[in-house]
Formats: sequence, structure tokens, C-alpha cells
Amino acid sequence: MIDFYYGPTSNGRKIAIMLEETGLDYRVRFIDILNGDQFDPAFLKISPNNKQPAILDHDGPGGRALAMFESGAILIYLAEKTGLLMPTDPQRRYHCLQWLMFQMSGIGPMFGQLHHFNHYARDKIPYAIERYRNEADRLRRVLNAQLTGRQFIVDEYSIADIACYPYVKGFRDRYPTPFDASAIDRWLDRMEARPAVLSGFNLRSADVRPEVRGEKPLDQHSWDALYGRLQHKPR
Ligand SMILES: N[C@@H](CCC(=O)N[C@@H](CS)C(=O)NCC(=O)O)C(=O)O
Repeated sequence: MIDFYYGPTSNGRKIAIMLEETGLDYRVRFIDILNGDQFDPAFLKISPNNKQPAILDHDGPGGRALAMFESGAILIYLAEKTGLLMPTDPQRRYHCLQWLMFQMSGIGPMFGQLHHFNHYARDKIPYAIERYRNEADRLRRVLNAQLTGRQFIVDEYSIADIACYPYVKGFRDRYPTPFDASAIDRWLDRMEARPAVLSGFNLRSADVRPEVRGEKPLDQHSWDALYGRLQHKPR
């Protein structure tokens, strides 16, 4: 049994999709990051960086419990645990890890900063918005080129696709590409033909708060939790 510390965000959804794909037994421990659940001392023991997703696998390596945070590391762990969704051919395996890191170090942080400065930031700083918008577009050009002529990022469906999907999907309508991204669009369709991608992406999506959907500004408590006093309090 895996305890899955989760909220319906792009990073959380990667692991939700992976758990659905692999059929592992899991139960959701809901983490409401707008409420500050990520600072609960019991959660911090599992995820000391105060972020979801995280897992506690009661049946980890050697039969001992294993706690993990960082979605990329969790994806590798679950792929190795199940023998699924990571290529076995050595060349493809390293390419899969390379594109996983491209998501973790590029798409995740750059898209995240774009959304922060464009949506959440109280001061709208044109330079910051333009800088991250340009990076998000550049990264999507790179991904579109990689997907041109391929079914999936490293040909076979893998954790690299699972890592990229929630961000690329989530940003598609909000921040349309200023170029023809038809290889990405066709890949999104292929991803969405997989029931586990849909069920994982939609896991507890009814709990997405109106503040996250852009329908309401963050209240002071949520602001403090994500960006203010509570977030930066020494622990
Ligand atoms: N690099 C981390 C990022 C995780 C992350 O940024 N999680 C966000 C939600 S998408 C979070 O929990 N934020 C709460 C906080 O920063 O206090 C990963 O890939 O797991």
C-alpha cells in the first residue's frame, strides 16, 4: 500500500497518472497547499521541502517503508518497482531520463514562474512575465521538435511523457503557443486516449480551488502559505 500525499496540481498529477497506469494499491492523503497542510509536522517528516507530491510506500525496498518527495524521483522509483514505463534498452532508458530531467529542470520551473508572475504575483512585472513566457515558448518548441515524427517523447510511452503531460496540457489553453505546435497537439490526443492518463489527471479535480482556476484572488492565509510568512518561517 502506498500513501499518496497529493493535491490536484501539475506535479501531483504526474504521480496520480503513474499510480493509475501501474495499478499499484494507493490511498490519497489530501494536501491542501492553499490551507498550509504542507507545514504539518507529520507531512514534513515525509516531505521536508514542504511540497506535494510525496509518497510513503509501506512495502519499499527490502520490505521496509520508504518515504519520497520530488516527482521525478518518485516516477523513477515507481517505474523501477513495477518494471513499467521506463525503457529497458539502455540507450532509450538514458534518453527517457534525459527528457524527464528536461521536464523537472525546464518545463516545471519555467512554466511555474510564468504562472506565478502572470497570475499570482501582486505586482505585475512585465520583464518577468516576458522572460518566463519566452522560456515557456522556447521549451515547447524543443518538445514539439522532439515529438515531430514520434508517437511519444522517446518513441515508446514512458515516465518522460507522464512528467510533461500535466504542465503542457494545463498551459495549452491559458498560454497558447505563438507557433504551430501540431506535434504537441497530436501527442496530447494520444495521451488522452489512455484511460489512466484521464483518471490520474482528474483525480480529485473537483477540489481545485477557484483561486487556482483564476476565479478569485488568494486570500491572506493562502498567500502566506504559498509565498509569505508561513512559507518562509524558519522550521
Ligand atoms: N520539484 C518538486 C516541485 C513540487 C511542487 O512545487 N509542489 C507544489 C505544488 S505543484 C507545492 O506543494 N507547493 C507548496 C509549497 O510550496 O508550499 C516536484 O517535482 O515534486
